[in-house]
Amino acid sequence: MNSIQNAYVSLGSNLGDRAGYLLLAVRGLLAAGLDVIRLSSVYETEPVEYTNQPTFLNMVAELRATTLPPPEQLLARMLRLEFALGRIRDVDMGPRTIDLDLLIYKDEQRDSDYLRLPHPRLQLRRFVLVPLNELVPTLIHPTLHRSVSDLLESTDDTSLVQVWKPNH
Ligand code: PH2
Ligand code: MG
Ligand code: MG
Repeated sequence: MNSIQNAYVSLGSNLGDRAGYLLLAVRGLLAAGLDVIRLSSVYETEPVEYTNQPTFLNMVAELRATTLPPPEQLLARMLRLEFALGRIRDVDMGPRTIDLDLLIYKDEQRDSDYLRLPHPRLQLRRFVLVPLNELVPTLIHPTLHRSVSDLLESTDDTSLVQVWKPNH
């Protein structure tokens, strides 16, 4: 059996106490009844797409399949958590205390305005691929049918992604 079992969530922050927001987001996912079973390292990443904003901290969390609600409900919990952590949506792609994106949910596919699965820009973003590759390099992308390590090797994105260390 080769299908993907778990779900993968990208976390990002570039406003205020960035590491503190990542920590509060992980605690918030747990408090919402989601089993976070693994976390990638925290990475300091150069902003992409909308580049005139502060440097991000990004990471990826793995959620255990057996306790997952349906994808739409999972996303609703994530959006509630963003709001609880002071996320204000003004500039599209702009600075935020916390951003939670659902990257992959088992082999599920969605294409609505509310939810697209797998995340449509995952393969274009080193700030997602590097932490995802740390957790699951051999995972096969449900629609591109290529491994995460392969997607990372062939992405056109050249932006800087480095392991973050506190007090550096
Ligand atoms: N999020 C964006 C746009 N650009 N760049 C980095 N490095 N990290 C992000 O999380 C990020 C971004 C929109 O969600
Ligand atoms: Mg995002
Ligand atoms: Mg988002």
